[in-house]
Amino acid sequence: MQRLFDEHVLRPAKSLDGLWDLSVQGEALAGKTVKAMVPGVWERIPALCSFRGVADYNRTVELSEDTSVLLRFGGVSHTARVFWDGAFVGQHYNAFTGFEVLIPSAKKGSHRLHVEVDDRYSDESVLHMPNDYMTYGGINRPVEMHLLGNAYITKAHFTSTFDGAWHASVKVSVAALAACAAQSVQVSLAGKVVSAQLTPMHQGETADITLRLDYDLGEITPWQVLSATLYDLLVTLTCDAGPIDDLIDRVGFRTVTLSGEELRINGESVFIKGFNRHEDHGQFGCALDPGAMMDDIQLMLDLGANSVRTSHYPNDPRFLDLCDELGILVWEENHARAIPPERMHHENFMPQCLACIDEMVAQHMNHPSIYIWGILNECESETPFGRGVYAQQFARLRSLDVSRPVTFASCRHFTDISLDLPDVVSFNIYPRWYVDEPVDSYAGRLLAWMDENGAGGKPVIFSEFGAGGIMGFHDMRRAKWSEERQADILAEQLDVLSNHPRVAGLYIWQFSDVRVSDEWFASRPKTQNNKGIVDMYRRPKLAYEVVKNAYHKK
Ligand code: ADA
Repeated sequence: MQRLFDEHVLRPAKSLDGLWDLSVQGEALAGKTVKAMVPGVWERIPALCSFRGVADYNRTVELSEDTSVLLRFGGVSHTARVFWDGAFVGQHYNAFTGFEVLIPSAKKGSHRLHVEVDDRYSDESVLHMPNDYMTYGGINRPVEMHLLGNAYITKAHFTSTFDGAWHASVKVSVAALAACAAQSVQVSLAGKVVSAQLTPMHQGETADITLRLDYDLGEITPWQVLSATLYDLLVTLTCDAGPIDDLIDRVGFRTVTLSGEELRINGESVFIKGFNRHEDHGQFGCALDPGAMMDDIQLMLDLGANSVRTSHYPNDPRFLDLCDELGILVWEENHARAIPPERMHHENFMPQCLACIDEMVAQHMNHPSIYIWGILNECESETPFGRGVYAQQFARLRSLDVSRPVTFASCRHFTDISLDLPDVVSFNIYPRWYVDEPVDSYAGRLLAWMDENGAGGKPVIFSEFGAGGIMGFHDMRRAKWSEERQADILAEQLDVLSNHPRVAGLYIWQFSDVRVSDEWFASRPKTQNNKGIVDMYRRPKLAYEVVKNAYHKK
């Protein structure tokens, strides 16, 4: 299942997770076909633990009747080409967003589903490149097959507003696979039901309709930080004779507003105590199962956190479901980490970023936990060209969703010319680690420079800070890379930043150690980014108690 609840009761949907046949192009498996778990990464298969290339995933799919089929892929890393009975039916780039492939008029019987998965680094792939995290290979998120009738609901976007009472707006999108004469859409939410007629649709047509629901104050319990209330949103599509499709989501009523340097949820100021988290685990690679995701959340809650930043890409919706349920605030960002200037000039750069933004917002818009969208971590925000890129991507985000603020994590300290563009200013800083300067002095200089350059007056988040600590390396002189030194540095950073009157939020770099691309070996002992508070297997380092004390005290 791609979510932690049933998305359909009426529409027949079947999981295609489980064992698939896997072969790879090249010598790694000596021409053999092996079994591979979906979802999963092929690095878990010993012969493929360091394979980078093209692999073929195959399985059969049974249909008990003639029908239209919608294949839903939660994520394939990083490029997928999909074939149905040998015919090419669709493709997708980017490991971290889902995609769908429609097979209209499939015939009853047995069919072969083949997904060619490519995780090679090349010019074609601007966003997946050798980096300070690992691009794994495989079908890394769940796969489902849905059976469709003459028309189906493609999405339902929920937004809530508050003006003394709560209001919900639900934008429903519908597509027709065959002509449907009389059609209506019904929305049921928090004890109220509304419906609207659609004009008759012809084959291939799509339609959008927005329905509104109003509530009295006492009828809604808002979604609060660490105290979530969720409601089932049920959309039903009726065509000709009766209901033919449905869509269920879980939503929360809450507002996100900014007031001067404050971030507010439901009108109340909130201080963000967060972690940067990669989807990575020593055992599972980027394909963590929900139990492992929940383990991470338990640890973050134990550490006193109330927020997570999905550095540096959209996350698995099941992780977002858990955050929704537990009231954890999420900074979600599009996929881009420190893309070098020459790659930002590549013709694929902007289309790949915009596709990721479009898919991220379309797929994750309803998660109440997401309180802010981020883009382009540590990219070229100090040049006129880079500023134009940020402006274009912020404009795209704002055209898709006006209910959340936007930000980006900058490392172009003292040179950035794009800080007027976001609603929230965010800096990644590493005083005492990369920069040998006391934390209060560095943070103070940076904020003063920001004010002098006209970017003050907005909330400020320190979106990254931390230090390297190699698990098990202890040292009496507290050398860099020792657990002792990591704990010392975090203690100073947390002491200064969490008590700074101008800071609205913090994200420690990082929750756990992560594997990095082999190309990063020279600056990354064990080819890992060792700045985790826990290691790749979630064993705590000395810094764990330091963070726990600081976050619980705040
Ligand atoms: C940057 C970057 C992170 C990570 C970090 C580090 O700030 O955003 O992805 O690479 O530095 O560990 O140096």
